[in-house]
Amino acid sequence: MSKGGIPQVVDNHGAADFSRLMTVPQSEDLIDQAFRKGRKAQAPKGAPGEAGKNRELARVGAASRTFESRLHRVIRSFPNLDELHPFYHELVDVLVSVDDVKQHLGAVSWARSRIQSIRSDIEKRIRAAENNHEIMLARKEAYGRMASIVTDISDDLAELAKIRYELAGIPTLRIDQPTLVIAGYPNVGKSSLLTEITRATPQIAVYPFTTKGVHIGHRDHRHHQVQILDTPGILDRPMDERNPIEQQAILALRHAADTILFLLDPSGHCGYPLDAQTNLLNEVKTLFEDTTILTVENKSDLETTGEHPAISVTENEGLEAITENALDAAVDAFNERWQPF
Ligand SMILES: Nc1nc2c(ncn2[C@@H]2O[C@H](COP(=O)(O)OP(=O)(O)O)[C@@H](O)[C@H]2O)c(=O)[nH]1
Ligand SMILES: [Mg+2]
Repeated sequence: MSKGGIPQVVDNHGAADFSRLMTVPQSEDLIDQAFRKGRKAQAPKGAPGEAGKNRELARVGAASRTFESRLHRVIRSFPNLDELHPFYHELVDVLVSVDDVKQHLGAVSWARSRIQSIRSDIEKRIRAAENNHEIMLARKEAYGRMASIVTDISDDLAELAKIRYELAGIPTLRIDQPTLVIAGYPNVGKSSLLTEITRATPQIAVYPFTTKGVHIGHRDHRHHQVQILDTPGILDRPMDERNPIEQQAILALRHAADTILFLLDPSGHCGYPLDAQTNLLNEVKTLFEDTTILTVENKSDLETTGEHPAISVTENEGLEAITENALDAAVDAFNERWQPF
């Protein structure tokens, strides 16, 4: 949390944690809240005869400042989309459209500045008022105009509330940490490998592009914490079987993956022949042309081709050497890519 209790969404060089987005308040609640503050506002002691003015000035000030600060908080609680790392930018765009978010936030920002200018208008009028009737009228007008502006943006606030829920589904992947992605057909041993090399139960993050969760494990290596990802539903079958959203998820992953460990199962025990697996490997190579890809054969206890390094996760054969290589490659690639700005 940052100052003032506003959740900081973009905390680290464009890395985002959308799970901490605040709930977006709705128009009616905002209006109730602001006018309640207005009613409770205490006027400062002033010259005799100024009591009426001071009381209404305090009310208008309290109500409008409540609107202003609550709306400001809504704006600040969303990531600055222009500063967002490309990984999150793509994910946000596929889920909710960056243009829509900008438009709704623009409306909130408009409302906030309108309320500010109403406040200064009305404050002038109250100060210049000649009698109590004028003072009351000015305050009532202020309330009416502020409420109608906040009512005008009720659709935007409602949309932002929905968007907030969509964004909460984006995994809290750290863009500022080296990332190793395990890919390969189902049942080749990806999850077993992840569990084995991270020696802890991986976190499971809800990922909006697949019904299965993304598994994230961690391992310290050369003073870095490396994230290791198993992404079921994402890099485990031919690309032409994917819908546009899954394709977009793959594009997003390109910005996050420092190294890919591609697992083959030459035994076919997984249920897919080796040439189908090799085709997927070639597709992944084409899509991730700038990413280091280590190809490894698993289930060496059953069969190997001799063409790639081989491991057996269940027999714990060759695991440490391969893991060290993969972590090295991920840290190297991360050091190349990561330029904090
Ligand atoms: N014989 C053998 N079986 C393995 C090995 N690694 C994983 N398996 C088995 O392969 C099956 C699928 O493994 P899993 O990790 O769920 O694969 P995933 O779908 O790629 O995540 C499980 O029954 C594992 O026990 C291995 O090295 N040798
Ligand atoms: Mg699995």
